[in-house]
Amino acid sequence: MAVISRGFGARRRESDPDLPPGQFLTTDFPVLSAGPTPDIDTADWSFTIRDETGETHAWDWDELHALGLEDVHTDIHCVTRWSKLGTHWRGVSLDRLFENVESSYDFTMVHSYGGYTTNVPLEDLLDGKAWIATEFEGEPLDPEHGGPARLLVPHLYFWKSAKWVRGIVMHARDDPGFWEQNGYNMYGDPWKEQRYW
Ligand SMILES: Nc1nc2c(c(=O)[nH]1)N[C@H]1C(S)=C(S)[C@@H](COP(=O)(O)O)O[C@H]1N2
Ligand SMILES: [Mo]
Repeated sequence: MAVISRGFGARRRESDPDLPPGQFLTTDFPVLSAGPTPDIDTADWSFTIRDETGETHAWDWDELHALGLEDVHTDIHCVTRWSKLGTHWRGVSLDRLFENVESSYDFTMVHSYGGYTTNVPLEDLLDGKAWIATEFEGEPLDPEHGGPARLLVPHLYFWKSAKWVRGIVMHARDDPGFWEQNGYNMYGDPWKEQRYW
């Protein structure tokens, strides 16, 4: 009887409508980094957006916060098949950062301290879909999870949520970032299981 009710519970969890196909729920928070965790002092931190004219928009830590933090309640989905439902973040909407950026380019390359890159179409960063997150579950973001600040693009697989984010460069074409050059999908929609090439 115990086996049957456990199985039933597992099936119910797997059919959770919030869980994309092929994903499993986890309650811990795995760390997935392609390299060492950089040590970034918020006094030295800056975030830049560079457009096709070479113009650079830049914010330091205080200027970022002056744009206003939002509460973000969202699910996250890693391509290695774990998902966490109902996570709570605070961060600055990319809508605020792009307010005064004029660009005719439709694609972006997101750059991190340490060299990681990932490509995201501009429209996936706008309209309340992406944030520069500085807090997770009420605490400053842990360095292992991208602190002091990471990109949060929760509607795409989590490799698009670049940890230790330092800037965005506008691109005319959808050029591949780090994982995208190494076999990951160019877009990464968890609901369509766009995992690898
Ligand atoms: N700078 C940087 N960002 C990164 C990565 C990385 O290696 N370096 N890994 C990506 C991958 S593959 C995943 S699944 C998530 C993992 O985030 P976490 O370690 O907070 O779980 O970060 C993404 N962002
Ligand atoms: Mo990942």
